Amino acid sequence: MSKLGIAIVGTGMIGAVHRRAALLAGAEVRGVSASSAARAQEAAQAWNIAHAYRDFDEVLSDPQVQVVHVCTPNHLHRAMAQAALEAGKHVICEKPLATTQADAQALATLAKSTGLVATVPFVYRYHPVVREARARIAQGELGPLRLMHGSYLQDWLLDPASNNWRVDPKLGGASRVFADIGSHWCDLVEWVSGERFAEVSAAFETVIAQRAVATGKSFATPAAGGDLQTVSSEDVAAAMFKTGNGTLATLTVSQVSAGRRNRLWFEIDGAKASVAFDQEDSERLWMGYQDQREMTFYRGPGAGSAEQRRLSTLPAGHAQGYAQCFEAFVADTYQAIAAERPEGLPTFEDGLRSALIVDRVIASARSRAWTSIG
Ligand code: SOE
Repeated sequence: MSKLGIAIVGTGMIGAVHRRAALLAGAEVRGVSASSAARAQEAAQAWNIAHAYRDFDEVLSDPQVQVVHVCTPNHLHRAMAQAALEAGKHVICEKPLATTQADAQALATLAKSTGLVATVPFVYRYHPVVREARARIAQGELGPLRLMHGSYLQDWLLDPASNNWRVDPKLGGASRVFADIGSHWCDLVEWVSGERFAEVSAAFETVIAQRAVATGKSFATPAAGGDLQTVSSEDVAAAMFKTGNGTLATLTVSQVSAGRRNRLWFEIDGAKASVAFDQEDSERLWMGYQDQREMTFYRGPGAGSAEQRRLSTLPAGHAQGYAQCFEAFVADTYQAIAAERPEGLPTFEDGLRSALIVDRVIASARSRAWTSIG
C-alpha cells in the first residue's frame, strides 16, 4: 500500500510535533510550507524533508498531498483549512479551529459537505488514563455527577519580557488564555464526563499590562530593554459552568502561574466516587471513596478499559506522555482516512463546539452575566 502523502504548513514548535507524529504513523511528509520560502527551506533542512514549498498555493496544487496539517497562527486557520478542503485534501487543523464561532461553523459545515476527514488536536483525550476515567464514568462507577472542578495553569508568559503571537488578538483571536488552554480543559471535561456545559459566568484579567514586542519565533523570550507593547488579551481567567444536567463546574486558567508549566488538572466528583487527573502526572488516575478508601489506577496495557489498553503502547512504568498522545491522535486521523472509526477522534465538530464555548465565555466576561451556551 502506498504511503499517505502529507504537507506540514507552519514550522513552529507544534509543526515539529505534527511532523514526528506523521512519520511515526507511516505517512510520507511530501513537503513543508512556512511564512516565507526561506523559512520553509530552513525547516525542510532541519527536518530532513525533501521539499520546501514556495507558498501555500503550491501545497494545494500538489497532487501527492492527501492531508494538510495546518500548524500556523490562529488567524490563518479558517482560510487555510477552507482552501485545503476545497482542494479535496483531508485536514488536521490546530486549535482553536478558528478565531470566531462563525468561521468555525463555516469550516465544520464545509468539512461535513465534502466528507473529507477534518480533525482538531484536542490531544489530551489520548492519555490512556483519561480514557479510563471516561469508561468508568460511562459505566456508572461514579454515580450521578455532583461537581466538576479544575484548572489549566502555565507559566511561560509570567515574565513581562516574554511574548508570542498568541498575545496579539489580531493573530491569536479575541481570547488568549481561554481559547488556547481553557478550550482543552472544556473539551476534555465534557468528553470525559459525558455532560455538556449549558451556561457560563466568566471573568478575564490582563495582569501584565505591557510586554516586550514579540519575536517571530514560537515561545521565544525577547531581549530585555526593547520596545514595549500594550497587552489586551487575558493572562488569567475564571469560569463557572452549569451543565444541562445541572452539574456545577469551575475552571481557573492562567499563563502566569510560576512553577506550573503545563498543569491541566481536573476532578469529577460523583455520588459514589471521585476521579482526578493531572496532565503532569499522567501515568496515573486517582479515585476516592467516602469510606476512607483511595485507589490509584496506573497506566499500562494489562488492565482497565479497552481504550486505555489500546493507547498504552508502552509497558506500565515506562512513562508515556504528551508526545504519545499526539502520535495516537495523528494515527487515528489517518485511520479515519482509511475508513476506520477510531473512538474519541476530535473532529471539526468538536472544534466548532469549542469555538461556541469560547465565544460564550468571552461574551460573559464582557457582560459580567451568566450566558447561555446553547
Ligand atoms: C501553549 O499554551 C500550548 O502550546 C497550547 O497552545 C497547547 O495547545 C497546549 O497543549 C500546551 O500549551
